[in-house]
Amino acid sequence: MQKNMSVIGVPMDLGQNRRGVDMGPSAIRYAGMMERLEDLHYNVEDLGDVPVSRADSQNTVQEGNLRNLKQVADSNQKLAEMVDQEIHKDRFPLVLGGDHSMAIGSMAGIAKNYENLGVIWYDAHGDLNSGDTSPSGNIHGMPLAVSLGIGHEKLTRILNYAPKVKPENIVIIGARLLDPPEKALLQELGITVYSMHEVDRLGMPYVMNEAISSLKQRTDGVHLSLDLDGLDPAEAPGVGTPVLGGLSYRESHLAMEMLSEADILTSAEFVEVNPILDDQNKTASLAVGLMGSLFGEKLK
Ligand code: B3U
Ligand code: MN
Ligand code: MN
Repeated sequence: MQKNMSVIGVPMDLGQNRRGVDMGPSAIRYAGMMERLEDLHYNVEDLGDVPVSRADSQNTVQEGNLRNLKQVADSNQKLAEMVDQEIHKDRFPLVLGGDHSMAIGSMAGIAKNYENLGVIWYDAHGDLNSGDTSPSGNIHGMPLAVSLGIGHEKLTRILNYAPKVKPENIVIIGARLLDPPEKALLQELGITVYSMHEVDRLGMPYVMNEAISSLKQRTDGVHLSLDLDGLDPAEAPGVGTPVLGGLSYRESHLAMEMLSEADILTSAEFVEVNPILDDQNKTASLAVGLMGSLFGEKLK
C-alpha cells in the first residue's frame, strides 16, 4: 500500500434530507483518525475540507427530480480536481463523507487515472438510481449509477468524461434495500452483488476471496467506497438511512483485513457518518477502527 496518504473531507449534506452528515468528516477526525494512521507509519497530510455550498432553497427538488443538483455538482467538481491532483502526486486519497453523493466527485477524480478502475461498494443500498427512477430525488442514492454514466449530464460529465467505471469492475457488498429499478439495472448490467443473503450463505471470507481475485484479474486500481450503513445499525447507529440486518462488526473488520492483505486498494472513502444521529461518536469511531484494519493493523 502507498504510504503517502492525503485526507480530504467533504462536509456534504445536500444529497439527502437529514442534516448533520456534513459533520461526518469532523467526527471521524475527532475519533482519532490521524493518530491511528500515523501509528501505522503512514505519512498523512490532512488537506482539510472541500467547500460545499448551502442549499439555496428549502431543499426542494429541482431540475429533473434531483435535489440540490447545482450545489452537489459544483462541490463534486472541486473534489474531483483535488483527488486527481493527489493521485498525480503519488498519494493515496482517503476521502471522508459527507453523504454518499460525494462519491460522484471522488470517483471522477480517481477513475481518470486508471484504465479499469475496480470499485467495492460496501453499502445497504445500491445507489443506482437516477432522476428518472429515484423515489426521493436524493442524489446520495445515485452515485454508482452516475459513475456508470447514467443520470444527469451535470453529474455524469464531471471532468468531461463518462463513464468512470465499467459494470464488470464493480462489486457490491451488503446490499439489502434495493428499489425495483435498481434491481433491474443490476440484472441488465450483470453487476456482481453480494447481498446480505449471499454473505449469510457463503460467509464473508468466501465473498472477499471472490471479490479480491476477480478485481485483481481485471482491474489496474481498486477504490473502496464504504457507506457506514452497510453495517448493522446496532454497530453504526449514526447514519441517515439505517437498514436492519446489516454486516457485523466482525465481518466488516475481516473484510478490511482481507483487503489489507491482498494489497489491491488504491483509494478509499468512508461516508454517511452523521454525528447528530450517533451514540457518543460510536459510528465515527467504528469508521476509524475499520481504517485501522484496512491499513494494516492486524495482530500477527
Ligand atoms: N434507494 C433510496 C434510498 C437510499 C439510497 N441510499 C440511501 N438511501 N442512503 C433512494 O432514495 O434512492
Ligand atoms: Mn450509499
Ligand atoms: Mn447506504
